[in-house]
Amino acid sequence: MDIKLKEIQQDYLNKIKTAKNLKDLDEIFLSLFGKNGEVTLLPKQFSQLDKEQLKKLGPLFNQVKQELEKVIGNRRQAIREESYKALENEEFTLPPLRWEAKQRTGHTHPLTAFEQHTAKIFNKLGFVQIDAPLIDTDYNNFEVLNIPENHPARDLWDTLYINSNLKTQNSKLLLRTHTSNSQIRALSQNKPPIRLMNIGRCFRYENVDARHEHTFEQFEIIYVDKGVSMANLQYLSEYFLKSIFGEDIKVRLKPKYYPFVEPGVGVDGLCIFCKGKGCRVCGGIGWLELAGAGMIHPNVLRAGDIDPKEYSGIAWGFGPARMAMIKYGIEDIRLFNSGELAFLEKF
Ligand code: FA5
Repeated sequence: MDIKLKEIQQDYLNKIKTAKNLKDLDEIFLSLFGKNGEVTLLPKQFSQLDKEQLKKLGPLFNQVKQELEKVIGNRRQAIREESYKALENEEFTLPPLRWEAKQRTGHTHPLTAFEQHTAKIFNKLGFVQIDAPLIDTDYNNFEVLNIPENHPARDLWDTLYINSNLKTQNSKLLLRTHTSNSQIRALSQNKPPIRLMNIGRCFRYENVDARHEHTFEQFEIIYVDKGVSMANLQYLSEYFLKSIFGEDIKVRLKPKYYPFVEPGVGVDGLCIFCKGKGCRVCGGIGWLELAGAGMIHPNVLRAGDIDPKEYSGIAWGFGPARMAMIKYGIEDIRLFNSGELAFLEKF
């Protein structure tokens, strides 16, 4: 197996070296580290090895994995620098506008329009919009959501912390990683029945690709009342997704772990680009993850001064850009914030 590992290493070091652009690198990254990537799948064969072989192969595997990640990162940086250099020689001066030049009329950004439409759907169901800060405390973003410091689940969110001595609630400041930072505000400042939503920007130290941005929007829905159950979650998920995509949308709920819900689910929509076969856009999975959701954990309800014996609740965090990708057939999430007029004018 170490021969196979070395072959992968050599093969991909060559591919990385000759990658011409960031798209090529994304594809290389996925074929190594994606769900069915060569490096991802390799440890599944480790069970066939005896202890001695494993002792030798384990460190080699880690070393090759780290090397490939590092070389991809370096090549990514080099490609960026090459493209900046190429720009230095470009002539950017536009010819002066002539009086007959086409007058541009602005319009709402497609994502804003999509979010306004989504908000209207939930408005009709009695949900009211609330605000939550984009710069927040570690406490509101993680701790109160059942994710104490050093909890392994923190690895699910690559967080951007703010380098500052300023502390609120004796807690570090960060750029919120999800709109779930609105949960504690929604619960502690309102009495059930609660039907609230929060839409806004989130930030993560992401490996940016066709479906991951470092700055992206989320849409949080919070519903607390007596007798709320997973049946409400299933019904509302389908109701909402059918109102956006039409009756034919294929939706699946799969078990997913989030420490602030129990049980937790991922809400996926069938990838329209490959019809479930697996492609670059969905990362070979065949489905695009649209939301995380679940029954609000009793600890979180209690932190909001709501008695979990009397009330239960559900919450979702949708990714509007992922949904708009499916609705409008957009292959790359980065187009939304690219500022490319040729793209924006299609809407
Ligand atoms: C969360 O952020 C949880 N707060 C969701 C949640 C809310 C769970 C309430 C339970 C209860 P997750 O990291 O999976 O979960 O993100 C939720 C959705 O946001 C994803 O399904 C996806 O649609 C979108 N999303 C996440 N990361 C990115 C990204 N880097 N770029 C674009 N969209 C993203």
